[in-house]
Amino acid sequence: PVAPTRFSVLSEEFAADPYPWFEQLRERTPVHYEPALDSYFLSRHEDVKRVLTDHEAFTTQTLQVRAEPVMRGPVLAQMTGAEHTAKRKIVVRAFTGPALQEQMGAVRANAAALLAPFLARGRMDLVGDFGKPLAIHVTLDVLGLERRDWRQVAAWHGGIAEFITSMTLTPERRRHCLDCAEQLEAYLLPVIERRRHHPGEDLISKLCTAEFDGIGMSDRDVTALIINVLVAAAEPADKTLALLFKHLIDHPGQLAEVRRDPGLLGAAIAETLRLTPPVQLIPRQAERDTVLAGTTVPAGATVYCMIGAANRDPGAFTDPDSFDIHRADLGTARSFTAAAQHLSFGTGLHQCVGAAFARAEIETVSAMLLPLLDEVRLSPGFRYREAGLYTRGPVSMPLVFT
Ligand code: 2IO
Repeated sequence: PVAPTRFSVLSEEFAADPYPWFEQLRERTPVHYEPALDSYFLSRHEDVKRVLTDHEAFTTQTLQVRAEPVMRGPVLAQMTGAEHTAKRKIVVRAFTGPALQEQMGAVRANAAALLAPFLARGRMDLVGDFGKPLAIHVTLDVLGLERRDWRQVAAWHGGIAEFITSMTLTPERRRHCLDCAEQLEAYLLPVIERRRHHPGEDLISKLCTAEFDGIGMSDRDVTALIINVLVAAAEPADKTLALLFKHLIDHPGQLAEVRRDPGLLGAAIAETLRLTPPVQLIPRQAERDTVLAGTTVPAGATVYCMIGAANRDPGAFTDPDSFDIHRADLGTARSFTAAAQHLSFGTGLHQCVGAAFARAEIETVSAMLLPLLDEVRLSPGFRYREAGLYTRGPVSMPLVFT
């Protein structure tokens, strides 16, 4: 690594592999200012936790430019007060308890159907052949949308996710992303109209019929929440699954343990999320001048919480760079709740509403995959590569198995 003064989040070296940089960021520039983005990047666990829980000093205002143009309205994370509490409750209910049990049935059916053609072949790209289509299929099922339109929805999702997760965007790409969002909105509006008149058990119907203080949600509200769920459920899912298998393949002893005892999968997923969070950045806006690690972050500034760096802070985890599903400081059960020590689901009022769903989905699918993929390994000669600054994961992961 070069001198810390020349470090840039936008450098090719950082994009290729951000992990070796985190130690010197935490130690030398825990509040790193990035001139090209006019933004601050926080790498210490303590500071990230502070920013995500001090809702007076740090707001989610930044999502207005970062997300709202493609979400076609405000997402849950932008809301505050009674509105936030009420709408969050609806979404939480749709992703926990009895609803969650039913969704796992759909997860198993989708996974089995996607796997079938590959089992006899002994090779499959865990991202392109399985994880990505699975993430979209499952999300469409939860929303009660037609599975046959999945390629179209996946393409629109790609443009929307690109908008949210790009640190720089050319005017042409920006236009493309906005086109995707507008087309998805046009696709959803007649569906919303139908569900208002003939509601079913799906999430869109629940959003359409929900009322707080006698007031229902507008088409704009419902559209934004649907796109919110689509992006949040689909974008990190294939990445988490592939990262889990990468870690297990790299640690054959732990892979063997998980095979023997699938009850360890929860810990393996939590440790994967800690060590290699699929969502690497969480943006906030400073409401007032705030001192963090001795540096003043000025009022109005955009602040990025570096989740990958915070999760490897030796102040928060012992031997933080190693993958260990038995680590004493992991606290598996807590790992998918607000009490989690890792920050991969964020923390505070806006902590991920889909954490329990995410765990169940990845656990269900991995428990199916493990016995089917004997002697699983990366395809010989394949050069493993991750991509993405905001959301990050393997672009592809061809596996061979018997
Ligand atoms: C969708 C970034 C994949 C969320 C976002 C505009 C709001 C919010 C997140 C996560 C994950 C996505 N932010 N989910 O970081 O809903």
